Amino acid sequence: MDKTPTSGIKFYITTPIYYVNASPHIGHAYTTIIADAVARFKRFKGDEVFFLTGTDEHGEKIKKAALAAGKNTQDFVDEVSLNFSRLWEKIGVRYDYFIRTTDASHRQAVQKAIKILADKGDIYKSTYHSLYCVPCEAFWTDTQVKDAGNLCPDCKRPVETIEEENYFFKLSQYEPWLKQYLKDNPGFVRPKIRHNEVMGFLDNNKLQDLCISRPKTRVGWGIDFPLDNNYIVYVWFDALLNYISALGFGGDEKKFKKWWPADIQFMAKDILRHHAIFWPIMLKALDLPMPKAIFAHGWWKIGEEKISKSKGNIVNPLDLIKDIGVDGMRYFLLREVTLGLDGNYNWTAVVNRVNSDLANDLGNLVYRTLNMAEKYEQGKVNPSHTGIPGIFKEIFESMQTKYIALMDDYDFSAALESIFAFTSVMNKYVEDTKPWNLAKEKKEEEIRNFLYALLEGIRIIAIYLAPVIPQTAASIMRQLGLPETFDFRDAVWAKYKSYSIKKEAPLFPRIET
Ligand code: ME8
Repeated sequence: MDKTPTSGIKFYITTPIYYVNASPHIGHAYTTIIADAVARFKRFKGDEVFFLTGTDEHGEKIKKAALAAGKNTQDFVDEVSLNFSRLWEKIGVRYDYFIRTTDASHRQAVQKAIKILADKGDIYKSTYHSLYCVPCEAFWTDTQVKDAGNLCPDCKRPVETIEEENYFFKLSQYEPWLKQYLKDNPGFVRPKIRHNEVMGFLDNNKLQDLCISRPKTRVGWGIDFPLDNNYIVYVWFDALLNYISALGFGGDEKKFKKWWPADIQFMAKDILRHHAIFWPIMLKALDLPMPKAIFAHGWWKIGEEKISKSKGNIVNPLDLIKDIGVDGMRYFLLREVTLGLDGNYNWTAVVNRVNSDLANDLGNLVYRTLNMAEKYEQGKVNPSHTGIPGIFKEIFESMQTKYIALMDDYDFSAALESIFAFTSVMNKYVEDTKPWNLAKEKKEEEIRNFLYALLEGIRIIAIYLAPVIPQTAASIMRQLGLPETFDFRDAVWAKYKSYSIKKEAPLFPRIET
């Protein structure tokens, strides 16, 4: 647990809002855990954080899912939305606000945004002709569909031809501005490969205006279009605005000004274009500042297939945590793959990662140290020397500098690696020191100093691990007999001069396959 903000820095962080046509899977958990780890990390630095997540509840796809479940649409979305918020609670996601696009305040914000754009002359009515994929809620050009063998380029299912009167947002008008903006701000779309992808797309395609309404007769589930009673708002236009409606845009201007622009917005690469093209243009048209960065991470796949509900290859986080625990799952997801790359999900990788890092390296270090403290010192460690052992110095200092910089850069995997490099040195220290021999020789002072160095090291790595595996960090603090409230200012050597420990069961039992 972190303390009250002290840095004077505000940090606003978002996840996508997830569709409620089905319950959450490991892919949704991944992005949300990423954002949670960043939020916790920033809080430990003393920043004031606003962490937003939520659910995307409108559109034809949702209506169809409710129908298929034999439920009233509102009841259905209430139920599925709850599956998301309950899962987040279960896996330690500490968000500040959970937005639902069926909230009245969100509806008002969306309607206000459309009125502002209409007053500016950025919205017009025209005939709309397109190829549309219902499951993906995506429109495609003739060429895109043709290139994909007359199927949806994303999910490879048949598309529908649509021709109707609709309202359009003048997206194309902002194309030169967007190109220049992306050129001037190469760190806006992260990682670099996604920046290049968006630039490539803009170089090879002319932006079309965005159709932002749907006739009520065809899609009856959405926000009323404020300019015409016969229409509702296109679900993506409605959804993207959640990032500002959640802050009070159009209602609570003070709160909105306090938090906008976002510092980082996370999503996977499937919705890169919506966030790197539509979203900045919508903000520009509304005269609002751009988010500082958007980060499109990779996909978890099984074999060559992206994990997704439409492919039917999902991994349910509730099942996974039964096998490896909440922190086992959080650790695996953030350690296994460098943020931005795709990850291959398989049971062998899960077991290896949890057993080798968490059970063997960390769990064993903590358990054997506390065991020795009980055995040799009856749990009370009062050293004569509190300095850092020479063998720790270099690796400890390198961990401290690397960890903060890597976490600030969202490189969780390398940040965790830097912690485990220190853990290995501590395990080696135990083997090299051979405390059992010291005990035989009755070198009590040496044993006390040796144990103290390990306990200090363990305490500091627990602080650094806390953004990713918070329950484990809290358990370590309890076992060290220390408060569960801390922040990064506590990660200094010899903050505590003695220990009075309370050993519990091992942190991570080995998973037997
Ligand atoms: O796209 N690997 O919602 P959605 C990694 N409602 N991340 C994955 C993943 C996978 N296999 N599968 C899903 C929507 N995700 C819209 C968003 S935002 C204004 C509207 C994660 O339920 C990842 O974050 O399809 C991806 O971008 C998101 O879930 C898509 O969730």
